[in-house]
Amino acid sequence: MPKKKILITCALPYVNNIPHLGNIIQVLSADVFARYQRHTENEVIYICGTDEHGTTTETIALKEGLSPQEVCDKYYTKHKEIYEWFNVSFDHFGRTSTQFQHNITQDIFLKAYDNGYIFEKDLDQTYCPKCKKFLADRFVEGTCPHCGGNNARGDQCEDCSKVLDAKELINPTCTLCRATAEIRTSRHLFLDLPQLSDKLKEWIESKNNWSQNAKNFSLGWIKEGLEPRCITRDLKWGVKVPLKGWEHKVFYVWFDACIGYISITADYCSKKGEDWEMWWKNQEVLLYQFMGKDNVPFHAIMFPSTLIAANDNYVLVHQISSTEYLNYEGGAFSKSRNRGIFGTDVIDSKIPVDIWRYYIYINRPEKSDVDFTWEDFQKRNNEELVGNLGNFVYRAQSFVNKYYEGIVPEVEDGPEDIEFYRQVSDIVDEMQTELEKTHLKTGLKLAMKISRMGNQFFQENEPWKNEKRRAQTVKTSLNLCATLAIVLEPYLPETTETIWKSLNLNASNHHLLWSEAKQIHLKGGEKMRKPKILFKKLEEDFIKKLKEKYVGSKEEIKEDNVSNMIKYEDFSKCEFKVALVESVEKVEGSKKLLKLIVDIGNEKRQIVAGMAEHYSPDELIGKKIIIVANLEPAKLFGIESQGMLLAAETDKDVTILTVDKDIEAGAKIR
Ligand code: B3M
Ligand code: ZN
Repeated sequence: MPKKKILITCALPYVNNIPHLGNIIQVLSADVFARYQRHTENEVIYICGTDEHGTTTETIALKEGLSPQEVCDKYYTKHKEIYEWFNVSFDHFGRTSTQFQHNITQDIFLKAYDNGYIFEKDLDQTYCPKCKKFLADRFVEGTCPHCGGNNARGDQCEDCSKVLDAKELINPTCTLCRATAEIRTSRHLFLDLPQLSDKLKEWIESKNNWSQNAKNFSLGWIKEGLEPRCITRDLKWGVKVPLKGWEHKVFYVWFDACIGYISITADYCSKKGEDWEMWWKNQEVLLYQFMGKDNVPFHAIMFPSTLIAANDNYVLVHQISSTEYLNYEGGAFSKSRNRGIFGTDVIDSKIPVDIWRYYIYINRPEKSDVDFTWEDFQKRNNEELVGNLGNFVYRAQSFVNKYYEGIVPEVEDGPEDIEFYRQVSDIVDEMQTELEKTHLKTGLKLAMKISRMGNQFFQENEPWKNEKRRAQTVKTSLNLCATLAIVLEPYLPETTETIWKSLNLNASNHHLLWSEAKQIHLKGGEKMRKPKILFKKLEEDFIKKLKEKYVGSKEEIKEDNVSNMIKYEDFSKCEFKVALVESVEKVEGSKKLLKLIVDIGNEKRQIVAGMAEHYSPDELIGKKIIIVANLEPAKLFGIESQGMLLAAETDKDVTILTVDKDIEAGAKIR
């Protein structure tokens, strides 16, 4: 096969989140592909880094009393540590707040601008009158105008994955303060997607190697008609718009995020004294991009459009490999609810990294969402890693020790062995075909099939009693261990290195070419090392403890990774009062809501609370409860709620806070 230049990227993780297993899948997927490619003659680089711009960084900086750059520095290190622990083989793990990023983004923008693909327009934008600022997309929530789902954010609907404009949202709310957002006007720059749509369509249609759903989705969006996309924001942290009169605006984070791939490559190349354009302005390069399904529109439409608009010979994506979601024990991962397993938890678990890697790959959500369960995790380790792979390698290696003092027997292959090598070789080829298509899960299944075949071969040849075939069986099995050490290397780098070393082979050779994997013949007379146990069983008790630890709570504990400490002066702004419940009725059409009229001394308040499943109206009347009295009114089910009652809640039960002496309604709580 001729040598190709393979550029591999994985979606750049947002810097200010500790990644959970669902996020880590992307980094690991691209890692298998990169490691596999390094077993070919191709020239490969794997580029990733943190996505550092955007409004979340600004918000966290405010909360933590740091500058945005300091926030990024802090979290960048955390990301890096996690991926290093996972043995992710990035050629470079960079970041998007570098000077390269600013320069390249501005250059691409100016080219697109000069080519007539950017225009200015006043934009009606969501604005929070209470926070006194324009709201970034992520800080607006509401109902999706397309599917009616209630999980829409300003940039995208979680339910139907459609890319949105925040102002299209029905009932927009500011997620920072829960106030109703309003629409105000501000001047912005737009990428003229309608004008680019024909070129884009032609290009996508020519892509035979995208996953079918990435292709169908993208063509579907184009068919529905692309809207111009606003690419500027009223923020300070980000890449400045390089035009006169626009100094106070920065680019929208999704405009510069994908350019991050280019700038991180530039950063990498500059350190090596190479020219980054060899990777990005060279049509011989094949660009493979790995991401979650919600990132597809940005990589299939937005980023290519931007590059097409710049018309500067940029490389466009060759293959998009997207996955569905990984859920956790039947629900979503949530840092704020302490639910699920995050990178730091994985490290704390003390479970060896390759078990995590194996589990993630064998469960990679390639066609539909997949659920992480501890039970399945334990089962796969015990049955597949311990029972299949570990067992085979150990048997082969302990037999050479037991019968041949650890020395590879010098024997000719019998017809059984030759036939067996042929079968294995076919599967190694099949595995390669699948890996080329980024079918990573199938690839791993095939590798495990090779190991199963090894066990079967061993079993059938009965080397413990069949003296005639003993030497050949042991030798063929050892050769198969070496094959497994290569074909499994992309998935299980530590384990395969252990195998390789115990075969007394030079560790770096274990990156042999794929084509050599199927014809490994250890030299007769070569001394092997003592075998190591590759995997240990995960016991019931241990798994149970982990499961309990990460089950999480229903309540939000804290916002994603933001410290949950507040200052006394913030707390002292809350006004809690004792309120006497005078009347209660169910809110029509809602299963959960009750409408209460309460007396707080000098006034009456109407409060809407989600208590209908826990209390009947009669149970509440006459109770003295605690409310937050100075909360801005909010509408629930169209009914105004002028305060919030306090209740204690667990997964099983909810109880309203009351006072245990007969104190007057209106009494302040301190
Ligand atoms: N940081 C979104 C995400 O992690 C975003 C990806 C950027 S790719 C250039 O889902
Ligand atoms: Zn607000």
